[in-house]
Amino acid sequence: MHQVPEVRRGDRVRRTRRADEALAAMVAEVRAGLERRPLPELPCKYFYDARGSALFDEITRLPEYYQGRTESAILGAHADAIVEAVRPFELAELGSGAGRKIRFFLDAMRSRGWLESVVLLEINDVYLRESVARLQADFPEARVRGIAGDFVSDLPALGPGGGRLLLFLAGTVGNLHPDDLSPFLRAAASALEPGDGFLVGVDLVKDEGRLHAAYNDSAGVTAEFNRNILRVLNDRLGADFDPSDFEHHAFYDAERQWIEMRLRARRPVRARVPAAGLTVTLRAGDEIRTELSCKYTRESFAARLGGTGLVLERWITDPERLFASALLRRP
Ligand code: AVJ
Repeated sequence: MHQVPEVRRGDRVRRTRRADEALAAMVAEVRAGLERRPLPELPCKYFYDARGSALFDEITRLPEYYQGRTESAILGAHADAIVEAVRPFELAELGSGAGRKIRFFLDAMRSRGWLESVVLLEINDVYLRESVARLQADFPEARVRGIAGDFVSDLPALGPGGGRLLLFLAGTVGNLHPDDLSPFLRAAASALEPGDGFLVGVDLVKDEGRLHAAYNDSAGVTAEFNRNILRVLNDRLGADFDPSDFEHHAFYDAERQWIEMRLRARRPVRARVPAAGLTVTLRAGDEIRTELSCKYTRESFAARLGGTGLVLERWITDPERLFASALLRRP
């Protein structure tokens, strides 16, 4: 029997590069990072394979990790007002992850009859496919599409804005080095038209003990998440790291106002990364930086907006001032 071709689910998701190009880019980034001295580093986006994404999800349920639930409380209370202010017909999200918080906005847009399209830009293509399929099933009136890519380099893949509300939640903006924040915001502004909105979740400077606990949870999930980046190198680049050779080290740098996560060699390590033609040798105590998570105040965040083409329209915080939702507008 001849079958009528159907539009397959996968057609709603596209990648910004072929698999071989993505691998070549990863090899180049990992090599550059590991060759860095005095402190080698790995790009934190490589935490998020299936296991890493599941571990991050687990982190958001830890008692010490306030960010996810604090942001959810803010959005639950303010998504309607944000949608009223921006009046979007397209919702776009960077680093959408498991895709739960976006629903506050989808519901707010739907109830006003404004919801026309949704676009997710996410590095984990498994999460992306699932999110696109689930959102499409729950919001059949919208055109839902996904782009598997990196929110730093692939913003142009969103296509032109106009009636767009762009979301960048969970404090992920903190993973950018502060010097890279203004260029990133400028790039985001190019994916927006005048009147469009950009909602950014910002983790705030706070009591050091609270920050320390959030990145050193007692269940050890963050430690496992940190070590997972080595498993990703093993899986994707054929490396032979033994994650148990490394201990989790996370600390707050009060001067720079960022949390830094590192992996510290417990013993001398010699690991090969064949795809990058590299052998990594570390002495006991040597460290690899795996993540920056920058904390801001309203002032330090606003100071990065100059020259980006975006202005701060609202700054919404929870009562404890742990986290902020910054509504930026392209005037
Ligand atoms: C998802 C980037 C916001 O920086 O807090 C959680 C990732 N790292 N625990 C963060 C993370 C360690 C998280 N972001």
